[in-house]
Amino acid sequence: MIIVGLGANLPHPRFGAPRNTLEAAVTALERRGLQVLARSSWYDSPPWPPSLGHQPWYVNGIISVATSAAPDRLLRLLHEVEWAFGRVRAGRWTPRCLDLDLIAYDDRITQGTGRHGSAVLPHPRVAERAFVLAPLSEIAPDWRHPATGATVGEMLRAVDRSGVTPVGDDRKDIAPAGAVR
Ligand code: PH2
Ligand code: MG
Ligand code: MG
Repeated sequence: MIIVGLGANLPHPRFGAPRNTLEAAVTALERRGLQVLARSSWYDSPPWPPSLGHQPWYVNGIISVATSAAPDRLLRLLHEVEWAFGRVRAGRWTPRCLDLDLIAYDDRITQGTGRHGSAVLPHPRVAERAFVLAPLSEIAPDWRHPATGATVGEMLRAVDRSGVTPVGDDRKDIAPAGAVR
């Protein structure tokens, strides 16, 4: 399973709110030849780690795709779409109007070559990020981390997922912090 994470926490000059930008990004990826096999709901999520708390909240989601592109080529394609959407790489973990991350590529485990643009797989922080795991649990609850063998559900139970709720789901105001669906 090839998994791509999408995120945004700034409005886009053309597409507007993050959710619209993410929808447009899925379409752009399809136009570039990716076959989207499954997609999650969009989730509101507080900036993670909490030290980024001054940033706007993110909208995040997950898609699984089919492609003949090898990991590094797929990663380049994701970066091309980010650039086509006007993403400015202002630094690590800065607010952005579009972020496309290669989360996993089948069971491949790679450290990357150290060159910019080479894929590290699976994404090194996947097990810590509720904003990846919660949407992933929707489309692939049985996916296992290829290095640790942990399932999405197991990883999700080990993290704080408070605030990570489907967009438009106002239950987040009344759900106990850390509530697990
Ligand atoms: N992306 C980051 C840093 N922090 N927090 C949330 N909630 N969602 C993100 O997509 C995100 C983040 C760096 O890419
Ligand atoms: Mg990211
Ligand atoms: Mg990224």
